Amino acid sequence: MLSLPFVWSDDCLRHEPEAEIWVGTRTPATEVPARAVAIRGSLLAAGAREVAATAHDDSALLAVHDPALVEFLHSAWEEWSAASLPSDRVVPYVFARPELTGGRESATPAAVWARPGLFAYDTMTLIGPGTWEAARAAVDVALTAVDLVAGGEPLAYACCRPPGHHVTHSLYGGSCYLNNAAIAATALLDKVGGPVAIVDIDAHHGNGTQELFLGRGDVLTASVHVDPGAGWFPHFLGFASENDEGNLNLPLASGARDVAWLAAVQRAAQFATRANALVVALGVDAAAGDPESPIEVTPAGYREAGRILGDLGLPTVVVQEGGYDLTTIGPLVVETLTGFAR
Ligand code: SP5
Ligand code: ZN
Repeated sequence: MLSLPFVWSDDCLRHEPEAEIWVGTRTPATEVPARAVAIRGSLLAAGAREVAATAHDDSALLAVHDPALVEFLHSAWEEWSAASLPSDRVVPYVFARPELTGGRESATPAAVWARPGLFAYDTMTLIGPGTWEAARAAVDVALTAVDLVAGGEPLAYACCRPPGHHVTHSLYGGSCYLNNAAIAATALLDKVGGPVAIVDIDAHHGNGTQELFLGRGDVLTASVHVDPGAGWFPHFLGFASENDEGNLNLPLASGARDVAWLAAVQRAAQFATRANALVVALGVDAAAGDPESPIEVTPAGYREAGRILGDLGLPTVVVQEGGYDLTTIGPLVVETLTGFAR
C-alpha cells in the first residue's frame, strides 16, 4: 500500500490537443487526458490519499516565466478562435528567431496567426479550448504538493498535466506550456530553503528547466535522458558538454536498459545530496514499450530509481512529466513511488 498524498485537479483534463504537427503532418496527440486518469486510478487502487489542488496566486508562476508568455497562453485560444482560422488549434507558422531582428526585440505582430511564433519553439504543442485552464491547474497541483511538503509531509506526488519540463522562461514546446517542476522548485526555495535540486528522469532532456536555472547556485538541475545526439527531442541541447557545478546532463544511448539508466539515476542522486529539498520530474516514458522513447527501463527499474532518490532523505515533491503508454503509465508511477516511500 502507498500511504503518500497525491494532488489532483479535474481541470488538468481540460487540455485536449488531439494532434501534433510533426514533420508537417497532423498526427494523433500522445499527451492525452486519459494519461492522468490512468495514473489517478492506479494511485487510488494502491491506497494513495487524494488531495484536491487549491488555488494559488501567480507569484511563483511569474517568478519563473515571462509575463508575456503567461499572457499569451491565457489569451491565445480566445483570440485564435475569434479569428476564423482554418485550424481548430493554435499552431505557429512563422518563428520570431532573435537573429531575424538582429537581436532587437521582435514587434508584436498585428496578425493573430503570427503571434504563436513569438512564444512557441515547435509545431507539436497545440493550444485549444481548455489548454490554459489545464496548464494553470497543473501549476496549482504542483504548488499544493509543495504546501504539503512544507507542512511536514516527507513526500507528495503532483499529478500534473500537461507536463512542463520543456518550457523555458519565455518559450513553450515539447507538449508543455508552464514548467510545473521549476515552479515547484521556486516555491520550495521560498518555503523550505535552498539549495533545491531538480532530478529529471523523463526520457527526454529537461531543457526548459536547465535553461531556467543555468548559472544559479540555488536550484541544481540534473537530467537523465536519451542522447539528443542520437536524434532525439529536444535535439539542440541536453549534451554532457553543458554540464557545470549546477547542471548535470546524463545522456544515454538509444536502447539503454536498467543497469545503465540506474547508474545515471544514481549519479543524479549523488549530485543532489547537497540540496535541502528535492523535486523529481518524473516522466515514465523511459519505460520499455513507451512510444516516444527508445530507453528500455523495466517496472523494477522504476521502483529502484524511486528507492535511490528516496534514500536521499530530502523533503520531496514528485511532479509528473511524460509517459505515453496508457496501459503502463499508472503502474509505473506506483512502482516509482513505492520504491521511494519504502
Ligand atoms: C514531456 C515530454 O515527454 N515531451 C516529449 C516531447 C517529445 N516529442 C517528440 C515527438 C517526436 C515525434 N513523435 C511522433 C509522434 C506522432 N504523434
Ligand atoms: Zn519525455
